Amino acid sequence: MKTVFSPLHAGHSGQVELVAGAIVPGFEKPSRAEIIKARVEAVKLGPIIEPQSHDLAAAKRVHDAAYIDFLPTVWPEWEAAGHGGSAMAFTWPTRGLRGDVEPKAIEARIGYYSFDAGATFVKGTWDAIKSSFDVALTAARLVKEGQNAAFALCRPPGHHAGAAFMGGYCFINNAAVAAQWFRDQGAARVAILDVDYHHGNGTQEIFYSRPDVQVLNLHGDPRTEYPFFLGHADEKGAGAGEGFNHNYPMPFGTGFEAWSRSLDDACGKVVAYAPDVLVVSLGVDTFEKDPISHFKLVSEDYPKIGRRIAKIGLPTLFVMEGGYAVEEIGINAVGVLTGFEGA
Ligand code: SP5
Ligand code: ZN
Repeated sequence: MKTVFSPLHAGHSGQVELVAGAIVPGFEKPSRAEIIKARVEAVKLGPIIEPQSHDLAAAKRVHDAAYIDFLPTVWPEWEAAGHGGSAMAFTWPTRGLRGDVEPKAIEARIGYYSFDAGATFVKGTWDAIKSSFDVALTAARLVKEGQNAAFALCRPPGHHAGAAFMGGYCFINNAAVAAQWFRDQGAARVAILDVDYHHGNGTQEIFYSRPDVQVLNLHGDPRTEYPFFLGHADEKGAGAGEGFNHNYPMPFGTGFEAWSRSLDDACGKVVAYAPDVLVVSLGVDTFEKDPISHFKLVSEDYPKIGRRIAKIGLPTLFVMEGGYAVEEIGINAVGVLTGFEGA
C-alpha cells in the first residue's frame, strides 16, 4: 500500500505539555513520524508520496469555521503578545462560565478552543497541522480512486480534536475530515474504527448525532484514563445517531486476548453496518512499553490486528494517531499494515 507523508510535520517540534503538575517536553515528537517512515521503507510496504495541498473547506465540513480560522493565528498572535516558548492555555470555559463569547486575548482564545493543555503551539505547528490534514485527504483520494488501502502517516494526530476544540496533541481531526470527505464524494456510509489507546472523544463528538458515520472506539476506561470525560460504554449516539456509536472501555493491564475480543465485536458491528469504506484511527499506544499508557499489547500482536481488520473486507484508510514508545513505533504501526496486506 502507498504511504502519504509530509516533511512539514517536523516543524511541530520542541513543544511542551503539562504532566502531573510539570511542564515537560511533548511525548508527541517528530521522531515518531520519522521512525514510522523508516520502517515503511525497510519493509518495502510501498511507495511513499508527498501530499497535495487541499482547501481547508474540507476541514470546515466537520469543524466550526471559526475554529479552523483560529488555528493559523495562534503562533503569530502569541508572538505579537510578547510570549515565547509554547503557546498554551491556562483557563477554560467550564460549567458556570460563558462559553458563548469568544475572548480577544490570545491566551484566552487558546482556552476557548481547547479542552486541555495538551495541544500546544510553536512556530512550525500550523504548517504541520495543515500538512497532516493534506496527508489524510491525499491518502483518502487514493482509496477513493480504487486502492484497497492507503496509509496516511499523519502528524500531528487528530482524534481528540472536536468540532470546535483541540487537545491531546490533536488540532484538526484528520480521520473525521477524511470520513466526511468520503461521504461528500458519494459514500453512503463510512465507519471509523479507533484502536488508539485513548478514547477518540473528538471523533465521537463530531458524529454523535449522525447515522451516516459509524464510530467505534477501543480504549482505556475513562474512569481512570485520559481523556476522562468521554468514552463510557453507555454512549451510544444521540437522536438520528443513536445506535451508531460504540465504545469499548477496558481496564489498565488489558492484554491482547481481552483487547482482541473487543476488536472482534467491533469488526462484527462494522460488517453489519455495511459501510462503503473504513477509516482506521491507528494508534499504537496500546503497546506494553508505551510511556503514557497502560495496556499490554506486544509487537507480535499488531500484525494480527491488521489481519483482523482485513477480514472485514472493505477499502481501508489508515490514519496515524498516537503511540509514544518511539523505539518500537515503526515496528508496531507498520506491523498492522503488513498484517493487513498479508491477510
Ligand atoms: C493522540 C494521543 O494519543 N493523544 C494522547 C494524549 C494524552 N495526554 C495525556 C497524557 C497524560 C500523561 N500521563 C503520564 C504519565 C507519565 N509517566
Ligand atoms: Zn492515544
